Amino acid sequence: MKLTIVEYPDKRLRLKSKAVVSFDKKLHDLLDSMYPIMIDTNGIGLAAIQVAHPIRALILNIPDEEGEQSDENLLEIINPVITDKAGETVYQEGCLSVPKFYEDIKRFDTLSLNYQDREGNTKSLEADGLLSIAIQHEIDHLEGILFIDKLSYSRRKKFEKEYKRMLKERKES
Ligand code: Y12
Ligand code: CO
Repeated sequence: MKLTIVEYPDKRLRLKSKAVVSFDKKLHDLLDSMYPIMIDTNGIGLAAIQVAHPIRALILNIPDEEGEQSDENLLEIINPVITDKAGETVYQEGCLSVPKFYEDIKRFDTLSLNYQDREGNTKSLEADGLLSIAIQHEIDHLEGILFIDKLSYSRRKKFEKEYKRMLKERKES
């Protein structure tokens, strides 16, 4: 399946993703195709809506202590529901749909999650650190929310100006 990453300000990123009801070959093909595009673009998280499929599916591959990503650490998360959250943390986030921009974003520090795997089996996990942050970032995508929406008014205005300039430069080069 040929996929491309949808980039801000594309309005498709604002859609609310629909629950996955069929855990079939079509879903598996989509997940299989999302993985290489995420790895090739140095991503650690990707929601299906970022490749123009507004369904409640996301993948994560958090680097290990050596900073390496491996297939073994791939997490496929379908129909996630956060059941508990606590604490506060700030991390400089980036997003494959908002290239070249990183911003400090405040999130919950830890969370508990219920979700389904690609076969529809019910799973749960407890997350902290980068995994917790990445889960919250990706679940926001399912609601049509981007990390830049969490910026202060003045920071967002600065971002919009810089991003417009970046898009113009990219078009001209
Ligand atoms: C912490 C914070 C945010 C997340 C969400 C997942 N975000 C990413 O995976 C971001 C990836 C990213 C990769 C980039 O590199 C390339 O595109 C080659 C990048 O750089 C440029 O756009 C030039 C920006 C973001 C998880 C955990
Ligand atoms: Co993102």
